[in-house]
Amino acid sequence: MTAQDYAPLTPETLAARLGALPVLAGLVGPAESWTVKEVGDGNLNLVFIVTGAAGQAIVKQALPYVRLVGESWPLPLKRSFFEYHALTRQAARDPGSVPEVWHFDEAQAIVVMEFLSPHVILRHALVEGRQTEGLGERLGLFCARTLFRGSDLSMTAADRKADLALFAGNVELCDITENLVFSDPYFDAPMNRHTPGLEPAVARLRDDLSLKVAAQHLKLAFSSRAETLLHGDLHTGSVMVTATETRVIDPEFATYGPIGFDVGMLIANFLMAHLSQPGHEAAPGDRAGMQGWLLGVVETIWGTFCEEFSHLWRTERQGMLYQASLYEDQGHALAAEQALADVLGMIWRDTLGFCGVEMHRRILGLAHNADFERIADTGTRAACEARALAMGRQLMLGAGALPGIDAVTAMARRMNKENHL
Ligand code: SR1
Ligand code: MG
Repeated sequence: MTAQDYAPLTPETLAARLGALPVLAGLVGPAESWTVKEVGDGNLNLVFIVTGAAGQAIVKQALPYVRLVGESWPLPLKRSFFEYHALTRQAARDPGSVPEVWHFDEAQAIVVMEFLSPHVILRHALVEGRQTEGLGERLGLFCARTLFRGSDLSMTAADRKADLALFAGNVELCDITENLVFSDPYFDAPMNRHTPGLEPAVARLRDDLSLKVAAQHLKLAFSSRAETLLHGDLHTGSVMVTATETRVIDPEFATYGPIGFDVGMLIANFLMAHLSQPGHEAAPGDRAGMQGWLLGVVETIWGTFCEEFSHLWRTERQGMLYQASLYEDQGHALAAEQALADVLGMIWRDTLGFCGVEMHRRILGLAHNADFERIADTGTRAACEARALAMGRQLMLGAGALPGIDAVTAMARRMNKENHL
């Protein structure tokens, strides 16, 4: 099959086109028994749930354009190739963390995978005030394992360089991040939008010269520091949960970049979930418990990440960076510990910076999040968003003064009570 044969699936054509796939026939049942529903609510792709006599599957297909914007913004199908390769690596590096992939068709840009049920998108659960047991631990482990094991701390130099070359082809999705995350929020870019009433806070932010410089320093780090294979879009819309289970999905933005990028983006989305909770109250104060839980998750993500990263540093450091032959084997284990503390310090500062830009772009750029968007009253929404903008600024400019995650969650608690409009 050639690339020219590509055609988007529809619920009506899916069974005829994929019914002969042995893996689907085996795991879902005969095509005659299938019902197909398109459920994609993301910005880019088609997502179908296929239900048959024997089971269910997800069929995800890339469209040749950005779904959120339309055909005027073409986007290559090959993002599906990067998603497939990222999923296989994440499954190997952190078993059980991602859905199982059952089939990949490069020409049709289709990934067939396990249907996670009764999982829901984490962001929706958080907006509804629902909690998941073990969430922070699971996400902290995912970050530490995938980010450590995808780097020169763990891989052979040859393998890591081959992987770097492979993922270097994900040019257009990186371009989205480079523009939408690091540049557009900081000027009046054509695709930007913001909540009515937020104008004073937006103007202050865009007039902040130090902030514009900090944003470009972070963009330089993202585009040039190929430390590890990133998920690349690790927000609460890329996580599916039940009350007790957590899985990470949707790594089509996978690229090599700084370790702190994934961790920072993830934490940003929990901080925004925290700051948006007052907008979802049914009665005054009824989201206070949820807000406290969300900050606990932030602390656990970072704490677990550090703990597991340190464990892997001490037990799996087989790459060409900070070799044991230089430290432990020379009787200099203390130097390895010193180096670990320095590396975690660097990741911490990066994390705070990336966390800040993610908070800005979800409020000022093209791609907003449901946490704020689902607040119907625009006055309340603007008040919540203004706090997030102010917090993002402090994280980007004040990273050096924030000694640890407790200082970040304390800042969130304080900001939640302040007026930043
Ligand atoms: C045009 S794509 C906008 C955003 O959606 C994706 O989920 C990424 O977060 C991207 O930045
Ligand atoms: Mg996505």
